[in-house]
Parts: sequence; C-alpha cells; structure tokens
Amino acid sequence: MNITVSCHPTQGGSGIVATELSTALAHRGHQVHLVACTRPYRLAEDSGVVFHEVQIPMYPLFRYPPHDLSLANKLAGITKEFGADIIHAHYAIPHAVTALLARQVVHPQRTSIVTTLHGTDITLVGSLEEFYDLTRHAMIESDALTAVSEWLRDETMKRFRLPRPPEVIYNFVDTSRFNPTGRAPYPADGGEFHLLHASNLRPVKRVADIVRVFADVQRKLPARLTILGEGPQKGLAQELAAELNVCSRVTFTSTANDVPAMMRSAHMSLLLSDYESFGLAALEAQACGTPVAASNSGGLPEVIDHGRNGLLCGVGDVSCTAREVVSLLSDRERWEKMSAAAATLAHERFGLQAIVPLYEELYKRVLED
Ligand code: GMT
Repeated sequence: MNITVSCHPTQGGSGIVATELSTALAHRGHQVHLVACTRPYRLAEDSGVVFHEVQIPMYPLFRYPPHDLSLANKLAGITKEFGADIIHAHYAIPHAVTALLARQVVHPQRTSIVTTLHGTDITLVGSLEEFYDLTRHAMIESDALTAVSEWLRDETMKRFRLPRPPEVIYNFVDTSRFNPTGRAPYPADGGEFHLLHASNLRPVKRVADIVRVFADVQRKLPARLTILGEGPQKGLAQELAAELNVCSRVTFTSTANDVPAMMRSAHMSLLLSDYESFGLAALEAQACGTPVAASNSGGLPEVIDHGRNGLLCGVGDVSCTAREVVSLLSDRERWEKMSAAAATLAHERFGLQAIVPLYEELYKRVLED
C-alpha cells in the first residue's frame, strides 16, 4: 500500500507513534511518506520512510503563518505525485482537517483518510469552542477513526457524540529496541536507585508531584532522579527541587540519544499525570523492564495492572505513590518479579508485531469499502 502519514513531529507521543508506525510499515514493504514541519527526531535515516518537510512561507499580510494550508497543499502534492491509497492523520487538529482539504484538492474518490486520536486532541484542543465543530466534522468525514485506548474512545463519544465510535487500536512498542537486554540490575547493598520521568513537561504531567514523590523516596532510600524532556513546567520543577533540597540528586536532560538505554538504567519510572489517554512513555519503560508508578486515571489502567507490572495511585496522591515506590524498591524479589512481568506484558500485549497488523487490516478494510 501507499500511505501518507502526517503528524506533530515534536517530543509528544502522537509524533512518536506516527513515526514508529511509519517505520514499521516501511519495513513491512509499504511505501510510506511522512509529512511534518520538521523531521521527527525518532525518524532514523535508514527507516525506509520518505520524509517531506512542510515549508511555511512568510508574507507581511499574514499575522500568523498559515501552517495548515501549507500542510494541506503538501499532502495534496504528495498524493498527486506518488498516489496515496491512504492519508493517515495523527492527532485530529489540524491533521484530520488538512487531510480532508488535501483529498478535495486531488482526487476525492481515490484517497481514504484514517484519523488516529491521541488524547489531548480530544480532551484539550479539539474540545475548545474555537476548534470543536471542525474537529467533529473531520472525525465524521474520516473513512476510519481510531483511538489509542478504550478510555479515549469513551471520552470522545461523551464529548463529541459521533454517529459511530472510534475503533480502539492500542499504541505499541518496538521490542527489538525497547527491551530489558543490559538493563540495570537491582542495586547492590547501599547502592543507589534511579528514578526516571520522561515527558514534555506540560501542566497535565504534574511534574511537581514527580519532584515531591522523589523528595520523599530519597529520604528513605539512596536515590537519584532524571527528568527527561523539555516543556513549560521545567522551571517550576527546578525551583521545587531547590526548595525541597534535592537539586544535587535531580538531573534535567532535554535529550537522550539512546532513550531505551536511559529507560533500562532506571529502576522505576514515574508518570503521575492528571490523565493519559494511553501513556506511551510508561509502555516503553515497561518494555525495558522498568516498573512504572502512575496515576490511576485515563487509559493508564489499561496499560498498567497494579501490583503486577506497575503501581497505581490516585491523581495527586503523593504520599501513596512515595509509599508504594519505597515498598517496591525495598523488596528485591518483588521488584525483580515486577520488572520481568513489565517486559513480558509489554511485549505480549503491545508489541509492534501484535499491533501494526491491526492498522494494515484497517487500511485494507477502508480501501475495500
Ligand atoms: O501528552 C503528551 O505527551 C502529548 C500527546 C501527543 O499527542 O503527542 O500525547 C498523547 O498521545 C500519546 C500517544 O498516543 C499518548 O501516549 C499520551 O497518553 C497522550 N497524552 C495525554 O493524553 C495527556
């Protein structure tokens, strides 16, 4: 098949999923074109995916550069030049809308549109009055609509009352890269535990809770924390780390060349968001054998079984999370069991080999229709 993918290329999970899916599809013999305003950082040179950068011309009359029109024009151009069976839009705003426009420009009969909802496109951006009608229209007009968890499917129906619910296709992890081979063992007596938080540090991630939980944990166990990512709450997290006197034990890093290695080096990953539609960072950590402590909210309970491959506490319940983390890390046998279960379950339930064929089947169904 010939598939054109459009996504937000930043550090957000939707761009990662789009990039990983594009790469997996290319490896499976499909022709894949990926369109974004910059090259997604996860897109490897040898991915087999053809990358197209959207150029946004400046013009004095435009107060804001019309990115979405340039994107639609680019999608139309690629469809015309290479012939696309499918345009797969990741994140409803603006990608599903621009895909509809591109299809209108070229040949309406031949190109099908698949839209994947990722979370904040429904819960935050798409629900804004300024975008609501357009988001709903684009979802209804897509030939297929998917959501990355049951929670997101239900949330979409609640907010948008669509004529048919999105189909759930869970996110996936490439276990040839994210796996426990070479992972940090349980520390020897007196050794230090490594805690990790990876996100785009937006308010929804509750980064202050991460620092608070860590401050509590390191009072009971030797530990250090890495916060991986960039975002608006970074300053707040730095200030709080100083206030709680844990600065020297907290490392802020904006990039990791080798994300799986970073995850393997951690004994525990923390994702304490208000909600996550799925929580890709949690899945990737689990695949590396790193148990995750997360909020019992959104789609996270679909990814984490409390006590089996991770820990769940209520949103904002810092003392519950710190207590659960300390209890797990203090028990070598339990931690090792949970680490192994995390990797096994990630592979079995959410491995690339299990999930990518579901997208291929969906594409086939859409084309047959
Ligand atoms: O919140 C983010 O980290 C960014 C956002 C995005 O769309 O890039 O992530 C959403 O999509 C991810 C991939 O499907 C999910 O794993 C995240 O849970 C989801 N974020 C939220 O729902 C807050």
